[in-house]
Amino acid sequence: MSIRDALKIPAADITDEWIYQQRRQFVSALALTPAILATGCSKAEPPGAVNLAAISPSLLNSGFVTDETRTLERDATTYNNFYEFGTNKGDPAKFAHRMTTSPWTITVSGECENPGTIDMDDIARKFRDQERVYRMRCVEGWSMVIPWLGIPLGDLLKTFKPTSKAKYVAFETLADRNAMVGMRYPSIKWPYREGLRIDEAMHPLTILANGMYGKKLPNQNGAPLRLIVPWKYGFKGIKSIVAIRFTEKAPTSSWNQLQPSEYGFFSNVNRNVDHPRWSQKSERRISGSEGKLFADRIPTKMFNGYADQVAALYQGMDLRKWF
Ligand SMILES: Nc1nc2c(c(=O)[nH]1)N[C@H]1C(S)=C(S)[C@@H](COP(=O)(O)O)O[C@H]1N2
Ligand SMILES: [Mo]
Repeated sequence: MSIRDALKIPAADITDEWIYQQRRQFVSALALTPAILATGCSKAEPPGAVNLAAISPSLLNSGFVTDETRTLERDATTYNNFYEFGTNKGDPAKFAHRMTTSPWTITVSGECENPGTIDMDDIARKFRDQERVYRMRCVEGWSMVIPWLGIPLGDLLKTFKPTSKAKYVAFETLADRNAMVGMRYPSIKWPYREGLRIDEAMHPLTILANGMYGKKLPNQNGAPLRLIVPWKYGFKGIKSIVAIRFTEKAPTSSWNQLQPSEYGFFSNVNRNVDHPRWSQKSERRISGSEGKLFADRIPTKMFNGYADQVAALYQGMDLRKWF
């Protein structure tokens, strides 16, 4: 089914109560975009969320699994980015064991009716995790195929009852200077921060992972709970989350703060918009043949191959401006 057809699905197909309520409050991005672009101001708020209720649930849900060759668990757990433990790819596997991940509490605040805290035991009691095999594409040009265990982020968010002012969701990583040896360096501004527009956060492909390869998430991969947004560059997948906040304005993110010309708020995988210092047209899978870390270069797909599921969220947006 094309995106155009998907957007024509009638209201009768709406299955989700929360999304149904939101749809009256959301101005469709299709209507909003031209006005915002017309201002021509780069400081402007990004175009608003689209109405997920207008897209068929089966289309939203497709893409949970791929049969592409999986990255070896050994590589996915030893070639990491987790700057709190150092900037070398091997540092997180060496040093992340110093982080204590149990007990672990996440604070939820901002534009919601039920702010509060939730701990990992609550999450384990309330939600059953499911395996999702996703491609992950790092902005640096490598990619992996990883079997995550996780829960849809939207399912957790709904329990806090976001209000109509909740247009974005902001996330923060633990900042424990004793355990996190990389925090001595101002490589980025700590704590690590990320954000999503509310429709991106509520999209069923977006998960909070608590495991991989059928096991508990290793510390270096972001234990006990980290974000996975498979159509965005890997850095959006913030690790070891301790705070979630619903906001009305677009939240800051650490990479955008560090270098706004290189890392935009959306950071959707887009082969047509190069990073200022390198092309984004191709990638190298991790776990090549014959024990090599990298496989040969392959073309990068629009939205990392998830265009059918997510392109509707950005319809009408100038993706060069909103990169
Ligand atoms: N807190 C935190 N989260 C983070 C990072 C980080 O440095 N700190 N690095 C990001 C980047 S750049 C990538 S590519 C992915 C890497 O995830 P992985 O190590 O599980 O493959 O985590 C993202 N999440
Ligand atoms: Mo990355």
